[in-house]
Amino acid sequence: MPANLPPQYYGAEKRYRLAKEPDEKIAALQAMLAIMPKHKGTDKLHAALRRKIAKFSQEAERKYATARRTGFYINPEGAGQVMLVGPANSGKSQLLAALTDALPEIAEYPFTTQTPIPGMMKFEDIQIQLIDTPPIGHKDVRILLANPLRNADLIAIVIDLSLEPISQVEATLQGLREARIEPLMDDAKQASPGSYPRKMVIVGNKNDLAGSNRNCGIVRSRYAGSFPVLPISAKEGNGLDEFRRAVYHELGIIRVYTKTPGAKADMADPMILEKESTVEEAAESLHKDFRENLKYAVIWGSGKYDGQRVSKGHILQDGDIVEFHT
Ligand SMILES: Nc1nc2c(ncn2[C@@H]2O[C@H](COP(=O)(O)OP(=O)(O)OP(=O)(O)O)[C@@H](O)[C@H]2O)c(=O)[nH]1
Ligand SMILES: [Mg+2]
Repeated sequence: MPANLPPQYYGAEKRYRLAKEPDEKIAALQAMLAIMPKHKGTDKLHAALRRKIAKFSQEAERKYATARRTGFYINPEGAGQVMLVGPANSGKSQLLAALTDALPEIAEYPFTTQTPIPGMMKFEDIQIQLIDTPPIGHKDVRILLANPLRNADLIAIVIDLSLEPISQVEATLQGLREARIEPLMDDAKQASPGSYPRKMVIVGNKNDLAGSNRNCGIVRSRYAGSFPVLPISAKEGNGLDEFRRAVYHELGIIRVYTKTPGAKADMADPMILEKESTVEEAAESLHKDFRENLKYAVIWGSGKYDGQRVSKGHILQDGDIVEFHT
């Protein structure tokens, strides 16, 4: 350690030692550099401090990159997560406001929405999470939304049917592609390696406006083979029941109600299961040990079942009531 370092130097060095974040470390190192007298005796120290600054700058950059990669985070709630994406002004926020208790800002100018806003949409006896997002045309938005979009159960592409529709859909699909998100087709082979195939629907909003019928026809003839196309008016309330039902259908889930022997079924809080789930899988979703101890189940519902005993491999249907026997 070269002599003649002023006392402030040691103060800065102490801050450096105590700092946790790379940014704080860099600030302390820079203070040390500034305080340090420059002469032959301090050359080596000078170089060492510069190397440390370079190292922590890299670390800070990495941390920043990770934050950008991770992006927005939305706590999943309810029976499924549906992201509303699309060009600016298409009515994503208006749709969220129409279907949930959320109060997003709605305005005639573009880029009104700056961060994702969740809300819960009621469908019959369950709740489905809808997430309003900033317009996908913005690069920063695409980066920050990549993760939540990759994890969404369904992506609803919301376009404005009073405007030329194909370019709106294509621009949105292109934005998603940049985040390596592709439409999930029935033919799974179509997905490219390293991509995130997601279920998608096209929501044609503003069907109350002139020209919307014609544009809806154009969308249908181009995309109906690949996606469900749902014409709505978030403002007037047209097509919202159809929207709720279509979303529920696309989520590919069923509701199953549980019953304990000798008691009434719990009809207030259904289990949410993937379509084609078996009795055994339903038991496992309640508790891991439950599956092992399960002997058989008794089922009500699905038409022909009315208190019938079924095996563990029995496939459940939407609305079934199940009594597990262990
Ligand atoms: N006529 C009509 N206007 C609508 C409808 N839905 C939304 N709008 C209007 O379209 C404009 C944009 O609506 P927003 O919900 O803010 O659109 P957005 O997609 O969230 O916009 P960004 O947040 O900028 O991406 C507002 O002036 C709304 O009142 C609709 O169904 N019909
Ligand atoms: Mg908005």
